[in-house]
Amino acid sequence: FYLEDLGRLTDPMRYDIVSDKYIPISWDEAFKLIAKHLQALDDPNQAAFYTSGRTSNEAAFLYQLFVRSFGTNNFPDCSNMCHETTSVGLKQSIGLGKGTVILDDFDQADAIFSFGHNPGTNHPRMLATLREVSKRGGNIVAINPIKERGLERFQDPQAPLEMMTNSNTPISRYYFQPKIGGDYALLLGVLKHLSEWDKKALARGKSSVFDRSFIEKNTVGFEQMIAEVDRTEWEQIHNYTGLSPENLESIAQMFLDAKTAIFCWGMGITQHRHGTANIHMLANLMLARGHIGRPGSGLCPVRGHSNVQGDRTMGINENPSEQLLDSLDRVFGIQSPRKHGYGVVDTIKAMYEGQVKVFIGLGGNFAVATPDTPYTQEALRKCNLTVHIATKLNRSHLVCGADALILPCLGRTEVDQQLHGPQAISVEDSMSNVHLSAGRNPPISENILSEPDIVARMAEAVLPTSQVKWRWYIESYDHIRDSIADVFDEFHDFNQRVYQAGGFHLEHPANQHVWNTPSGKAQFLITPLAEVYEDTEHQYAAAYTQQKVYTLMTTRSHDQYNTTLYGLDDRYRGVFGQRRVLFMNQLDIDSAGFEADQWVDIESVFSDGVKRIVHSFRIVPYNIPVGSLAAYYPETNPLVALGSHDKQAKIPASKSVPVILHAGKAPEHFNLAVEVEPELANQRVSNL
Ligand SMILES: Nc1nc2c(c(=O)[nH]1)N[C@H]1C(S)=C(S)[C@@H](COP(=O)(O)OP(=O)(O)OC[C@H]3O[C@@H](n4cnc5c(=O)[nH]c(N)nc54)[C@H](O)[C@@H]3O)O[C@H]1N2
Ligand SMILES: Nc1nc2c(c(=O)[nH]1)N[C@H]1C(S)=C(S)[C@@H](COP(=O)(O)OP(=O)(O)OC[C@H]3O[C@@H](n4cnc5c(=O)[nH]c(N)nc54)[C@H](O)[C@@H]3O)O[C@H]1N2
Ligand SMILES: [Mo]
Repeated sequence: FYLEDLGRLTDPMRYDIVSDKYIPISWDEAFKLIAKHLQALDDPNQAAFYTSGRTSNEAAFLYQLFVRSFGTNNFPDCSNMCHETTSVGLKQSIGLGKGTVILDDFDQADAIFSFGHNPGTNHPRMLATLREVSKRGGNIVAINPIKERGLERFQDPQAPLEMMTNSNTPISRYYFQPKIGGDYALLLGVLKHLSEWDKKALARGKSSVFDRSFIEKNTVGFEQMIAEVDRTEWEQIHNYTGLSPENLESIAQMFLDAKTAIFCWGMGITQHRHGTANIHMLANLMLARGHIGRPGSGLCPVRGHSNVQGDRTMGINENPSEQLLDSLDRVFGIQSPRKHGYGVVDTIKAMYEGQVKVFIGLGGNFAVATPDTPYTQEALRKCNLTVHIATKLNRSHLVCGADALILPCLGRTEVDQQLHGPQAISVEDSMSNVHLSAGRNPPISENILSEPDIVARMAEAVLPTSQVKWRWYIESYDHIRDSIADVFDEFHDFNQRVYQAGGFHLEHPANQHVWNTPSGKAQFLITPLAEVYEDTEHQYAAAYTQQKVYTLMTTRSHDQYNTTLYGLDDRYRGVFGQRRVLFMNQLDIDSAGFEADQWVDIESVFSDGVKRIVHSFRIVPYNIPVGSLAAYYPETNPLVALGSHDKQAKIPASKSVPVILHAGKAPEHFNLAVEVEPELANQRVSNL
């Protein structure tokens, strides 16, 4: 909060161990230092290259080309903490890890099911879309342990009359509050209702509840999935969802009644140890009703950073396909490394164990956004060199390796002047639309460079014999886009198409019923309920302590953008001037013998036996299921064990942290009543 407030970075800085300060350095010296460290490594896999999702397509493409020319696939990415389960799960289910809907589909959907995201705070523009659906009588079904006010009702600031009369459109006609992590059982329960209804319908000679012809033509695994669903006991399902049988049945009924339906989801689905299993189940339901490739229907993961999806498309991927590597080799005459690299979790482990010695971050706040904060920060401090390319200071810059650099870059709103004139950059949004944008403001300093330029100069310094024309790419980013078009078929005529108003849309093959899976069909994938919930972590926690074990979600307040805070309020949840709060059901508060406003310490319990505890959180009684708790990220990241992640996608399970509570005391070392001038806060909001 404080560091952000210091304003923009204007010169490259080098950490000076003698004075324990950062001091200005020339760009040439900075790149030389990077080259010295990278060239000194025994193996290119001793370096890791992080990306945060604001990086443009052009910068991301050059970055991955540089890193692969250097010789590694170590690409930890913010996606590894965000929608990786979506990318991995949907790839397996429908052949490509992206959503299938476009904005127009929302106009035609009978029902929108919203799972585990909080658009009121995190996707405010989406509320306008949902409001339109609600106004025309479409059903919006919210599934979220917390009653999020933004989802319940919504005042559109764009509609002044509504504001004046203080009326608002109810957003979600139906709101269901499962326990944290209960979605898998809920979705399986919906399938079980459908299966039972289907059997009855067929027995009476009526048509099937499922879209049999779609299933027949396009999918594999349906019968096995239904067999697993039929085998699963209702009691188990109800137990894990935390919903009443009637509520579960009504969700199934609404799903069945919807001729067109969209599933939207966010971090409440992805950040679990069973995140990928959740995604399979979302896809199963859509496939079973033929809801893919049909107008008004489909899958809609709601992403975060402006280009987190595009960075992946551009090849920022620790597990690249052979096809991508072959294309890069063909176009650039390089030999891309074939060995898969490290994502976020493995990078942290490798740094800690001394296997990764150089860390370079293109944006982001790695030391704070990642799990297991003390371990992670120690891991970073063990590096020979840490480099951060950033617009503003953040905490990660203080967690240095032996050598450390901060390289200041242009922000999105600034003019990016290069040899051929001012340059624009492109991003791909959650709905796979690619469009250009360019900054208008003069740069804050003459001594800062654009992200693509920093990457190109770094590449030149590190790889003096490289045949890639790094500097030429920077003269005009059209050059970069032409090369992107050479590597990726779907970006053919990139420059021509992207300069058209609104850019262009990348088609999802699944909408044409083309399935890029091993079987060539969409795949029904199911994990037995017991396997999902007989979670060893929770068993361990229960055995370890005689105390009640709760499940904690770590989530966002209204006044933050990930690790950037622009205020201390969470106005839709009624929290003001503080962030160290713990949302808790009144029944839990009573049975633990606590009181509202009391200070508690939160300890997480994992089978690795490490003691993880955060101190001084104030209890806020809240509408959240018994046994479920919520607190803000990143203050609670020290509680998330690095080893607690989705098995396949390795996403840290930051929404299912087993914790116990201890009575605590008011914090001594920091002042919670930090006042923020409203004007300053607004300014920060508009900057973001
Ligand atoms: N203002 C603002 N906007 C942002 C961001 C920000 O920090 N601030 N971050 C951006 C980024 S990178 C991202 S990824 C998105 C994140 O946007 P969201 O996906 O909304 O992420 P969270 O705020 O973590 O909220 C998760 C929601 O899931 C619910 N939830 C938690 N556990 C469960 C569960 O087990 N089941 C279900 N069904 N629900 C659950 C929580 O109650 C909460 O409403 O927002 C983006 N936009
Ligand atoms: N416990 C817990 N942990 C989580 C989550 C959670 O819900 N719970 N959410 C996870 C999610 S979804 C995500 S996406 C990650 C986010 O992880 P990150 O992407 O690493 O974190 P951010 O806070 O978004 O990064 C903000 C920093 O980026 C820099 N920056 C801003 N704009 C630019 C720019 O234009 N260029 C450059 N080079 N730098 C810029 C600024 O220095 C700023 O301080 O956190 C994850 N961590
Ligand atoms: Mo994210």
